[in-house]
Amino acid sequence: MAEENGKEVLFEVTEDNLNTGLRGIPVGTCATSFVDIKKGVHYCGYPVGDLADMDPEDIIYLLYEKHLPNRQESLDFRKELAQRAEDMPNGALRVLESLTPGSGHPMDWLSIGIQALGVAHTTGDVRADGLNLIARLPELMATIFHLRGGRGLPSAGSEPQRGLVENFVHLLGKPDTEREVVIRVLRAFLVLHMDHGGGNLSTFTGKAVSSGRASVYASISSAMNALSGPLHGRANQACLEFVQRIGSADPDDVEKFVRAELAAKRPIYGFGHAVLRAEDPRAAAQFRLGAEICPDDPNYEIIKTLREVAPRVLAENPKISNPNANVDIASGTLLNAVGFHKPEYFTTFFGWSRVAGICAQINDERKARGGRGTPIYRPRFIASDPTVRRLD
Ligand code: AMX
Repeated sequence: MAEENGKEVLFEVTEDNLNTGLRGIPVGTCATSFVDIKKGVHYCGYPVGDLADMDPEDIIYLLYEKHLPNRQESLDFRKELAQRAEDMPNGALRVLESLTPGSGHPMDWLSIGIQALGVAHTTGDVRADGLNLIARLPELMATIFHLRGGRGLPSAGSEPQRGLVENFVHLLGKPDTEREVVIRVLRAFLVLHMDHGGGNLSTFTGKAVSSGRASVYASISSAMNALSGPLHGRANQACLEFVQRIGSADPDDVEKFVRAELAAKRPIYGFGHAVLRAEDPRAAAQFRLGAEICPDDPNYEIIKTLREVAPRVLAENPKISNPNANVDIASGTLLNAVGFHKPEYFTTFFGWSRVAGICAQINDERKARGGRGTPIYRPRFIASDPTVRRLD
């Protein structure tokens, strides 16, 4: 390892590193999670696959406090979140009622809703604002589903003491007979998507905006706009649409489809990753869940075949760094199997989950440097040609 002035040189930037979207260039530290290129994301040292069946509230506690809660801490934290949700100012989400049902993308609604929550109530304390937002998201999410679907405001009153996911499902008005499996899928979805290091686009965006001392609400709303891109969070929507286009679980049909997509220069959704170099353990966890809750679902059958066939075909192209399944391969199939049939909403679930990780990371960054916080982000860009550099 090279050293300069007694300090380890982590990375030497060469011209080849420019204009690559900061790929691989270390820019900071992250205390909530770490992504191993083979073993995937770890939250505060725990492999994410080991946490998949735990309560989302306990994982939020872990990301904030850096240890799993004991029984009492868990109960107290749930009570705190419920209280914060109950204190949501009346009418905070009224702005969403002025939007036309069905207009825009649900991620636009999520971003607007988060800003609206901030307009209604901001304390200026990043911990309090982050936890208030996390606590109030189930009601915001359910309100988006209802209003965007042209069904007015949720008719059931918010009951945050039920738990984050349970309250959302209650507000959606899902029949009692369907609730258990919906809750199971959403709880796992939330836990698996909460955090993924500091460099993914939405987290980086949220932290960059926050570094200018913008409010938590402005920062997270910006992060959700970053997440809405088709190469980032919106891939989970594209993935189910892709699976539905295949339409057959026969290995020969699937292989023919994959090859035709590649020949047409279209991506094989649910495969590949900018950082990981093995199958994402979050994909494996969702396949396990699918085997329990929807083993005979036609889309589940297709993704099982895809998981076998696509890596083999993609590996024929040496340029593809990781031919294996990523987190998005199965999430849409599971959501669809439990009654969420509109893929355009899937990214809002990703957003809901990711808010916890980004808020926890913003909280850490504001505590850095003895409480002075991480300085405002300011990477350097080099003038692209001599004309731009000319000073006269
Ligand atoms: N299908 C087709 N081509 C692929 C591919 C895939 N699944 N994965 C990689 N490639 C191509 C890339 O487009 C790139 O081509 P280019 O040189 O012509 O631009 C080349 O292989 C090398 O790419 P890479 O270094 O292996 O990956 P990357 O960091 O450039 O891209 C990703 C990563 C995720 C955008 C890419 O694998 C992809 O488009 N996958 C399909 C879409 C998808 O599932 N996205 C979800 C990712 C998880 C997430 O962030 N939510």
